[in-house]
Amino acid sequence: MHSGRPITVALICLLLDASSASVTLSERFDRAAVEPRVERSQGAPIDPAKAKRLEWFHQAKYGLFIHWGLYAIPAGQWQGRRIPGIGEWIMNRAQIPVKQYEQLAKQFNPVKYNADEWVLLAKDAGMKYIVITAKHHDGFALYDSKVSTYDVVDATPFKRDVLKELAAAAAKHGMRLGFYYSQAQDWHEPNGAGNTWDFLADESKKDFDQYLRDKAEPQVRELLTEYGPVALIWFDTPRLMTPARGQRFVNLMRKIAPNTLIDGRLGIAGDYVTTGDNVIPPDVQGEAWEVPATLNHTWGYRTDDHDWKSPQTVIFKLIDIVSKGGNYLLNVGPMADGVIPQPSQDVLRTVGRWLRVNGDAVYGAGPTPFGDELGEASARGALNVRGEPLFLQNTQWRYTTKPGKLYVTFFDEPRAPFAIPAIGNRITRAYHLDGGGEVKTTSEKGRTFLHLDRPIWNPTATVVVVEFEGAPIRK
Ligand code: FHN
Repeated sequence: MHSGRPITVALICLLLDASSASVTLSERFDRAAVEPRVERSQGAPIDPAKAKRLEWFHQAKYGLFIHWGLYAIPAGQWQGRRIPGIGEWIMNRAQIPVKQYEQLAKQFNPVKYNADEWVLLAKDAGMKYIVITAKHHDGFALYDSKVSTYDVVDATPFKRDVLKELAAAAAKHGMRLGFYYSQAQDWHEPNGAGNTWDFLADESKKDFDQYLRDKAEPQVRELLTEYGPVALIWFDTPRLMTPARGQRFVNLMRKIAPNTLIDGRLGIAGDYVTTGDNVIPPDVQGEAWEVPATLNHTWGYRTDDHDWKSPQTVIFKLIDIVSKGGNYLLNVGPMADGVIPQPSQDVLRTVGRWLRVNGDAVYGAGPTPFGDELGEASARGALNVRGEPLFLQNTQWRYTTKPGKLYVTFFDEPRAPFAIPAIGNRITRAYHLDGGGEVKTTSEKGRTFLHLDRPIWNPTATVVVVEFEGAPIRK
């Protein structure tokens, strides 16, 4: 087996998805400015309780991220000006005073919000969990919080508890639901991190613990007790979060909801590693990990961002991530009326149709046993924008595995015949996952060759299953 290398979030945050046009310069700027750099302990002994908590996560592989809040109203424009950057950061980027920004609540009336439709979209898309912003950095809660009136029930004409409805729909349709919670940045609160235009510019002078004690911790408790079962809490940007402060959240969560996962951005090690936004590591990683990713260039809705990734790109990224042992958490930003932009729905549903046929290569699948197919470091010593060795990614095919099965997903017509690296197991047969048609195999000097028909079965992505005796693969 390929030996999975443990990762540090710090390392991964440094890797830019240079192959992808999905990262704008402004997004890079935002990322550099706000992303956490949390070191994880390496070589820690396996914790059986954590392994148990992570079981569903390893099966799921693909989830829907939803960034929704008051920022969907300005949607990237403020007082007639286009505010660059990710949509949910508009309050910060335009330095909007709290008193002005909170007026948006009076306009928040998403009458087209339909929780069943959102959950069914995720299902159609082949996604196995949903993570929604319960409270983002702007401090506004999408549920009826008892510790603040700055929430959707108390402060808006809508008056409906968005999360209650989503939790009910998720339970009804068998979908796991988790909550994004901005534990550190809260631009609405004098002592929360991040708002230096209304409140103290020197954040070390803030009484951050007052904010944690009176808002963040009680709100996380509410989410865990009133909206359960909660699949995970997705903490983010742990500014001012010391390990001791992080530990308070861990203690709270383990006490109330011992099965709820903690992501990698609390400020102390969680259950899995969260990579930088849109950052896919170059090779297999041994720990549980997840890539949060945008479908265009923003998380919260912007009226001016129509640059959606294609279904082909999404399928490649999904398989690429799974072949390296990770999960893909792909975002949509609903509009202020409660509708998820139609183009993003269309992309997700197209991917879902492919997954309905080819999902065996994804759900519960393990990483590649090889690794050479992923790419290689530039032999010419080229460096990326951060001065690190440039990794040249191959994109023709990827391997994923299950006991007794090797899935080869082709994104391009391969050289004929296609050679599988030599393995010590006897290969018994090969067939298309779509339709089950046999693929002729021959062997020579211990290597097996696949003789695929031309043109390739599905030019988007064709999966061939290679069955072998015994597991794991012996090299
Ligand atoms: O600042 C946030 C950003 O708004 C968004 O929520 C992303 C999602 O991963 N997290 C932070 C930036 O890394």
